[in-house]
Amino acid sequence: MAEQERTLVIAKPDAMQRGLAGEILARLERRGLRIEGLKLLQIDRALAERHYAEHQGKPFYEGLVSYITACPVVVAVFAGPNAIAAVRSTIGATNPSNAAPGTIRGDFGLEVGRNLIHASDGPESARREVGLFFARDELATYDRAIDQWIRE
Ligand code: D4T
Repeated sequence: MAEQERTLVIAKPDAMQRGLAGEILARLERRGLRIEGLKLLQIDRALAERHYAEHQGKPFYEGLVSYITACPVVVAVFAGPNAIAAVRSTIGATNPSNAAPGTIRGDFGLEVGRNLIHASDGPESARREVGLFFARDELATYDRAIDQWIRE
């Protein structure tokens, strides 16, 4: 079996306002990924600044912080073989105008500043972001009977 990975997913405020959080979680679950953490929270400025530290100083930074803090969001940890790449390919390109049809951003979005969903972009950011949003005891690792039909 391939190596298991964990990745952090956020259904951003536009997804929440448009009632798309369930659709987003469902698409990732249907891909075969397993939910290992899940919560609803409103990201405050301090957490947004830590989450988006790499973008500080960029022209879109202030807009990004006010967007992500605008209302409660659903935050999830998904796990599975190559979960980071699997989620990134399911959500599509950062700018929805370049995202392929069939991806979440390609099906539901039009602009980069309203791109519906965040997902970790590599193993190091996944570790950092999962730790930012979840305590160890808020995450569960478990087997599912169906996994033998998803993983060889
Ligand atoms: P996130 O981090 O939200 O999953 O998006 P990506 O990983 O796909 O993209 P990113 O880190 O490069 O950008 C973070 C976030 O900033 C917004 N953004 C980005 C924006 O509003 N204007 C821009 O020009 C860029 C590059 C969108 C995602």
